[in-house]
Amino acid sequence: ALALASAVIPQAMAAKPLVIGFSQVGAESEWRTANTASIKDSAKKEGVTLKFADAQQRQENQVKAIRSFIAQRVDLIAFSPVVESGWDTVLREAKAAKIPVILTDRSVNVSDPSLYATLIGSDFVEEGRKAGRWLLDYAKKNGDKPLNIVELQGTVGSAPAIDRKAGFEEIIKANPKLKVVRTQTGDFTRTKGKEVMEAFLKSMGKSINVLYAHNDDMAIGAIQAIEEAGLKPGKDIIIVSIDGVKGAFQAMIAGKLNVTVECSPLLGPQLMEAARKVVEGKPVDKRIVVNESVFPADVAAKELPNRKY
Ligand code: GZL
Repeated sequence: ALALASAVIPQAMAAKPLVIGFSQVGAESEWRTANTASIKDSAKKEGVTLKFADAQQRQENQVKAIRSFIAQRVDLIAFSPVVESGWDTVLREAKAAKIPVILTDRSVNVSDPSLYATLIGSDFVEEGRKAGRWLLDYAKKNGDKPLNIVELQGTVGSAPAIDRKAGFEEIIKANPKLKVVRTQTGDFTRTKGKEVMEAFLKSMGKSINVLYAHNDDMAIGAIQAIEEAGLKPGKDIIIVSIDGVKGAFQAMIAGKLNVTVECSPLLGPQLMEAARKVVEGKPVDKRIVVNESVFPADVAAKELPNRKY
């Protein structure tokens, strides 16, 4: 009987695998695909049971997924909020159910900050500033001529779109010759980025000097539009972009993109570590920032082999 008892106890004591419900924005970009892969790979490596829901970039699908995770009594809910507003009600439901919440990638505007344990992601304002600083430097080195800038914004109402716009404008206002003459959302996708760039080119043609794209996918779509209009991307129109996905490095090596500001999607390991701490009641920082670099075209060929996404 003793032998049996001792054999049973360790089994009974083995930690039950953590169950995390994750609501992902969608699959709109190379960045998002890499972000999903990082989260799924880390869950597998950590023995975490991951319930994963893709919202196709619609907030109502994320709210539905979060409610379903609450009903399933998961240990922790994590999500990347497609837009900043509209989360108070469903996050209060999670709190009432005593299920902790972690934000990854994008932030939310909520009245009560206790509605989530931590936000793991990049500083998008700083990413916009980095794009602005590169362009200020480019302008200085190229005859300090007036530059007409068109801007492809990310998803309307999303933290990266709001913050990357703010950071860029904060920096370029130092040079009044740099002017954003058109700005419109391309929803972070190649297709929309191409469509909106076609419209910019139709209305402005050769008077466009610079494109500032809030992500590489929209920049890559715009590159196609620029070439179809008979212009040379990266030369006739200077292109500044953000994310640092492989497609951007390939475009830089082809001379069609001038710089990309890194925004790392590889948040999986930090999410799993923070989730375990939160569930065990250990303290976590309210804000976990990811460190990132800037990659101009002249380092693209050397850097590409090191890229993980
Ligand atoms: C940024 C992330 C953005 C990427 C886009 O952290 O939210 O969403 O920049 C992605 O590529 O679609």
